[in-house]
Order: sequence, then structure tokens, then C-alpha cells
Amino acid sequence: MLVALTRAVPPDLARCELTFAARRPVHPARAAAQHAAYEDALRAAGCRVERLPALPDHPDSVFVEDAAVVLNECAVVARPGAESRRPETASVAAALAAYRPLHAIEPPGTLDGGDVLRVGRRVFVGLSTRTNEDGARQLAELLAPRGYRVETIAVRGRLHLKSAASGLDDRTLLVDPSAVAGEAFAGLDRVEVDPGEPHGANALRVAASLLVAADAPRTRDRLERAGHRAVPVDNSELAKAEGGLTCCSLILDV
Ligand code: CIR
Repeated sequence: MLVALTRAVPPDLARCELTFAARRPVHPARAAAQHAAYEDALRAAGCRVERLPALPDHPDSVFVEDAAVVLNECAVVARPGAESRRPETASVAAALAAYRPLHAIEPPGTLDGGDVLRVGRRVFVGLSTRTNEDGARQLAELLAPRGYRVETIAVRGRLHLKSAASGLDDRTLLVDPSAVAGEAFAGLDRVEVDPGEPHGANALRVAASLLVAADAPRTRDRLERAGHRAVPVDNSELAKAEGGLTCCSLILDV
């Protein structure tokens, strides 16, 4: 069975970290309603939703994906590149300990879960403003004994690797080609986002469903033509905080 770890939208989301986006007013009630609809979409896709304890003083705490990397064999507690986000990991680690053996990224390594994209036994790690070489190296050493190969990819002009690419299945990616070098992801199949919808590259596979950004309809058409059951989810408020669909959950098969 699938469990989705999530966390409530904190009241001061408007004070979130921003890297590329200009700060815009966030509507707290709309953000909470969209997040509740996202949790409903996770349930409809087959997950039991388990909410982590709220962290009202941590504006980015709804973005639980960044706090850990979850694989079938183990979980790795991340060390977020933004110092303000480091207190978010303890409660994620406590929840994951019930389901997986835990490892952790140690200083001077930094790594955000949003930079880690697994496709089969290949694990791509984005080197970004949040994830450094040492974090990627530590992850590679932790995962090699479990049969995973870590490959790094430079991320240009996007917050995280998964802002630019998402896994569709064990050999296919959804990619925004304007943000990752052409030679990245060699040997894998790809669906490219519509050029006018770069934000559409962040999509969340949950069992047979694929949660996609509601405001990327042409990318959704491309995915449906490629045989994916795309479920549109409106994420416009959390997108103002540079959050996408993968960011708001950690999905585990338990
Ligand atoms: C941050 O800058 O950390 C948050 N405002 C957004 C994090 C989004 N997380 C993700 O893409 N995995």
C-alpha cells in the first residue's frame, strides 16, 4: 500500500524562500484549499495520506519532498541547502523511521530532495543552488551498496532538478529541454513539455496516475497522447512559493 507524507500549509507561507520568482501576495485560504485538493488527488490515486506535525514557524515546511530521499530499500534524510529549512527534517525523519532504515547527509554536504530524481536504478542528482557536489557524493556512497548509480546534472535557471524533469516510469522522463543539457538522461525515453509551459515539467507519478499542473494543458495533451493518465491539479498558490506537485509529498510503498 502507498503512504503519502504531507504537511499543512503554514500560515506564514508568504515568508518562504524564493530563488527565481518575484515575491507575490499569497492567498492563505486558497493555498490551503488547493493543498487539500492535492491530498484528495493522492487519495484518489491510491495513497493513504499521513500528515506530519505542522510546523507553523517554518514557511516552507509544506514542501516535504526536500527533507528526504525515499527509496524502497532505505531513506536518506536530506540536509537542505537553505539554512532556514534545516529544522524541517527532524519530523520527517521521525515519520520515515517507522517504514525505512535511515541514513543522513552530513555537513558540508547539502542536498534537497527536489534535486533527486530516480528512474529505475539510476538516480539523477541536480547540482543547484541547494545541492552541492559533497551532498551528491554522499548520496552516491549511501546508495551504491543498494544497487543504485548516482549521476549528477547541472541545473540551470530552475530551483531544483525536478523543476525541470520528472519520472514517468522506469525508463521515461518528462523534460523541459530549455533547463537541462541535451546529453542529460542519455539512454532514456522522454516526453518534452510544450515550450510555452516550462512549469509543466514537474509532475508526480502515483501508481497508475500522473498528477500534472492544471495550467499546463498542452503538456497534458502530450502526456495523454503518450498513454499517461494525467490528472490536472491546481497548484497556483504554492507555485508562487516556487513549489510544484512533487514537492508537497513523499510517497512510500509500505
Ligand atoms: C524553497 O525555496 O525551498 C521553497 N520556497 C520551494 C521548495 C519547492 N520544493 C521542491 O521543488 N521540491
